[in-house]
Formats: sequence, C-alpha cells, structure tokens
Amino acid sequence: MSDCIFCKIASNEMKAELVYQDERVTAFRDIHPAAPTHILIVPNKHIEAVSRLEVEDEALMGHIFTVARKIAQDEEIEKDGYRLITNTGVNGGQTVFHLHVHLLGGQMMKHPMG
Ligand code: DGP
Repeated sequence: MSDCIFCKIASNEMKAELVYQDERVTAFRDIHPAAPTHILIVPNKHIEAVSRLEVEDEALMGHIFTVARKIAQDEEIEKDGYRLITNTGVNGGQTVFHLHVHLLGGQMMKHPMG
C-alpha cells in the first residue's frame, strides 16, 4: 500500500529504529513508547488488521510471535515478562491500519482489564 507508513518502514522507504528484519517481518521501536521497551512487529506484506487475516497467514502470525520472543531475549526482558498486544479496528484502539503486535516491557504493566 503506497500510503501506509508501516509498509514504508518495512520497505526501508521511511526511517525507523529497526531492531529486527527478515523477509517476512520488520520490528522497530514505537515512536511514542508506552513502556521502557516498546517495539512494534509488523508483517512486511500489507494486512490491514487481524480482521483481514486469511488461513494462509497462519504461519506468518506464528513467526511474528517467535520473533517477539527473540526480541524479548535480546532486550533482556524475557525473565521479568512482557506484554504482546494487537489492537484491531476502531473500538480496539487501532490507529495505524497495518497489522502490528506491540511488545511492551521493562516495567510492571497495568492489567488491561483493570
Ligand atoms: P495502534 O494504536 O495499535 O494502531 O498503534 C500504533 C502505534 O504506532 C502507536 O503506538 C504509535 C506508533 N507509530 C505511529 N506512527 C509511527 C511512525 O511513523 N513510526 C513509529 N516508529 N511508530 C509509529
């Protein structure tokens, strides 16, 4: 998608602080960090949201989670724990419509259910 900022970051057309990249996914630091470690992991191909996933994307989604684990190890937050969040659609709080998983850690996270 030509006007998608996360497509531009994944294709290295737009700058971001990359922490991991391979042929399927790109991970970079969130521009507005909500925790000491706040990294976004995105598929390189444009998928708008979880609501647009197809069966053929299952392996890709699994890969995003194993990459999240690898990054958590590299960031040295694996032992203390971390949170993975995917906001989906307007009511889910999604603001960038290219599927992404937030990796948050480095502090005790407030429980999202209150
Ligand atoms: P969400 O609300 O789940 O759609 O999260 C979108 C996140 O993307 C939000 O935490 C801020 C981040 N973000 C938005 N634009 C940019 C950008 O241009 N660069 C980076 N690194 N992060 C961005």
